[in-house]
Amino acid sequence: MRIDVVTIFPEIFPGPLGVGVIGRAQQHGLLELVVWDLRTFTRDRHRSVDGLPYGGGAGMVMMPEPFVRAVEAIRACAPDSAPRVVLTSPQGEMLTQARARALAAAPHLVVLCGRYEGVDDRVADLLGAEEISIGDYVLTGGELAAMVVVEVVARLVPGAVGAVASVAEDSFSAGLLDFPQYTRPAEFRGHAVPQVLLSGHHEEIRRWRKREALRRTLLRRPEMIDAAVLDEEARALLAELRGETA
Ligand code: 4GX
Repeated sequence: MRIDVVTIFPEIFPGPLGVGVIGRAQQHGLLELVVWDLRTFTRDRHRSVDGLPYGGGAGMVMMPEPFVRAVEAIRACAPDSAPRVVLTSPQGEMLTQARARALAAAPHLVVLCGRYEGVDDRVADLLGAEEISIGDYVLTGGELAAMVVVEVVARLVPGAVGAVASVAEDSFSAGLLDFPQYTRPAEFRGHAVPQVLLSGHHEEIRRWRKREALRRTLLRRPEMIDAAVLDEEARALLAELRGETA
């Protein structure tokens, strides 16, 4: 998979995308991350990327031409890949694990990073860009959001994460939050690891984990329970848990 990022701050990449699983995916040739300086695609002496908003108001708006020329240059580099273009924005559709899976199915993505009050709206129209938000809070620029998009998509590239099972068993793949995890020591500052996990009874452990995943989801993210596809055992465990709190 290839991902291009267009930004006025190329020096902040790869940052966290250069280490760990995502860094290794690049070393192994599974992911190619290419970062472009938006100012390369300006044509005036000052290399301007922003202007005052038409209609008035505070702050600056990013001009369309540098972004459009950047994507044209990227398309010319990879003429057969028909990249999907993403613009990170608080006005976008929420990034979810399902949306990350859909993006990871594309062979080529281009992520555009906006700053200031935003990007001239014609950029999305002209490039067929999908606006994606990483959450309902306000960042200073799109770069951190772009890094999140790259991170969640890149780890879904086949082979990027060592064990296939660890992607499949992630919370959200199952539609529930993860069960609690523990490691040594078995007792720490008076807090013991749940006995069942030390018992070696695989079937009991499996059921306990399923119950605790359901318990956490019910308490912390009840709307996920409504959306989850639960098997008969999960429905029975859930009925027990609801009984405990009723
Ligand atoms: N999830 N921001 C982008 C500038 C901007 C505004 C509008 C395009 C359109 C954010 C988020 C986020 C702040 C990054 C505003 N660019 N991006 N920036 N939350 O808050 O994605």
